[in-house]
Amino acid sequence: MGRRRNATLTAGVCFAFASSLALQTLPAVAAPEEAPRASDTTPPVSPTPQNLSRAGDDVPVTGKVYVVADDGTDAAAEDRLIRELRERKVRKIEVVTPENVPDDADRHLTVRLGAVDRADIAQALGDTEVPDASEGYALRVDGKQGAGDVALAGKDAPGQYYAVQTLRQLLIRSGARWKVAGVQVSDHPSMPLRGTIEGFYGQPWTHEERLDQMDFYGDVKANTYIYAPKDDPYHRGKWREPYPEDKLAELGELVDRATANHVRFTFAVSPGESICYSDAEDRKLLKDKLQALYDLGTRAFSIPLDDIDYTSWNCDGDREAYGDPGQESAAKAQVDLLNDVQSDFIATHDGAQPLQMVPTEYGDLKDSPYKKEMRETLDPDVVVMWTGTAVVPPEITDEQADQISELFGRKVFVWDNYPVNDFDNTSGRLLLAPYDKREAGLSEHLSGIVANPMNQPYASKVAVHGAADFAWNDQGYDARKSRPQVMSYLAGGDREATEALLVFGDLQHMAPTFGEEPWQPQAPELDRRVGEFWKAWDEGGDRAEALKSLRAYAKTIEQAPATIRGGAVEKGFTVDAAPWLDATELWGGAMVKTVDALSARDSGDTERAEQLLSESAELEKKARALLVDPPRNSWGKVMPKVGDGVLDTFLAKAAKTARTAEPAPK
Ligand code: LTM
Repeated sequence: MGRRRNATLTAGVCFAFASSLALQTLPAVAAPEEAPRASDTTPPVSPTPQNLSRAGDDVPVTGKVYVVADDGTDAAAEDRLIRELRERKVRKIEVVTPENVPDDADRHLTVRLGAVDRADIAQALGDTEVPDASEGYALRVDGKQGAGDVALAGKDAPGQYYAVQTLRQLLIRSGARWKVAGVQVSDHPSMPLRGTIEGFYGQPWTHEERLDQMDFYGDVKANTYIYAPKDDPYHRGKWREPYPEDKLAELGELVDRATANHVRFTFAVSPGESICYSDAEDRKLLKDKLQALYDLGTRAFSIPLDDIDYTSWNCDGDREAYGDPGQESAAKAQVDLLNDVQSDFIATHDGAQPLQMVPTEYGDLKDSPYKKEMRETLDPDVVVMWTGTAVVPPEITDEQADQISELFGRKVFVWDNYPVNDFDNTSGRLLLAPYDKREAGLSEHLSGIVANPMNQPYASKVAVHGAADFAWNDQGYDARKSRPQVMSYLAGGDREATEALLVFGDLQHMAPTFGEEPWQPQAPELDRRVGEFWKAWDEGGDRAEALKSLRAYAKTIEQAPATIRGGAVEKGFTVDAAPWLDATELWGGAMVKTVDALSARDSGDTERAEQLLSESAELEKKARALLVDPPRNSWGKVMPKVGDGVLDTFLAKAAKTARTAEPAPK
């Protein structure tokens, strides 16, 4: 929570922002403008709040704003609020205590930030319902009190922070000024744990990329980041060794950044490849490793035991302690270690969260001697992860979640292997389909969901944003509604760039499983348009109209990369997606030429059609010669796949048609 304030420090105080605010040159707004009317539409808020309704008219953001805060105000929430106001050209921000709100407050927007039970906040909330849930918040925008009064009330510190994150999305541009949508919100997360697990194989994210992710998680109200990169040697192979000083310093910085965003940095160590479970020295080394991160401020820990051989021992001592190797004895050894860490480390460390673990049997629904031992003897406080009915499941349903809870004797925590692209079937792919096929109601059956992202952190935001939306409000989640919101977030609200991202994302929509069948199809929008085109072409429809419409879409494909690179979309995304953007421009160009070839043929100009087809083939050849280079993934250098199975299939069929079709009758 926040710091103690002295009322005499309040007048004109803008804390760290004082000097930069003074540089703002916008004219002061002494009195509110004529109050704007209620908008026809309230801006979309993501994640979808549990309850949001109109409370009255929209309220202008005045040139001077009072922020009413006290000792119970969360410092991170306050910092973020001030930053958002500054970005909306607020010339002067005064932070005052509830007891010292100046008399002229009715001429300036007043934002009250703090605990739900603070008297001025409780009053300003009026009849807005206060949720009785951790991380919950209530928000009310009231235009009746002079220039406008906004209450941001948290059940706890994260709740306050999330109230600010919602307010951020309620600020609407109104000509040269800004206004706040006149709404009331009562909101809380459906799942306690929401976020990501950096748990993929291949090149781990860089320190800078991780810092950026922490900020992103704060924005999407995700509260969990599990640090478990398979290719960090100190996470797995060298788990016994302490982190070198420089790496430890980076981890410390990351913990701080996570905390500033109300994200729980969760430190994971994977000793399973070489640990001697019964060995006192190995256990000490493991706890030393956790201790080093506890000392940096980490309060959440995980011991993943996935992707190890559990049918052989790493030492003779384990055979003596737990019997011959096998599923049941493996579970005995793991439980022995995990219960010890839970009771001897977690329970003895102030503020430490229950231990998390990944079982070796993490991706099925079959009972086994391993699971029986786990459910009967693993400390009930230990949180167990599960990936679904497979490593990459086609769906996750309420019934499955119920079944796995029975098998492990507790609600499980889903490690969702999407949008991870470290396995063979993802070779050459960026996974940009929306988060989907997770059943509404899962919040009743799970303790949370974390997405395992791609090696490309910025591009991963598309799916992670959706996963965070779902985990916050699974009943209110709609993949189709969430998608434009996600793209708009990445495009900084720019409409054209949002559209370009939607077109580009459609071409990277294919989401493979480990088997033959993908769990999300490739390019559904392009597929739909191409289907309509052939229907019109083959079944006597208006060919000219069909050609015109498809050409326009092909042109948007060709131009999407330039728009995405135009400056509105965050730079990291364009770097992550570079090979796919290059390829999209070429494939889009090839499609434009091919559609033109069909038009030429249709009008009887076979020579022109042939010329265009050869130009298209040239572009396609160039697209096929591109490589993802240097590869962040372990696929090696491969061709970036774009709309494969749809776009290339169209080109082939269209080329044949453009050489053989009868021209339209004159
Ligand atoms: O999924 C789990 C629990 N473990 C590994 C992940 O590290 C890996 O990223 C995914 C996808 O290949 N598969 C796993 O088995």
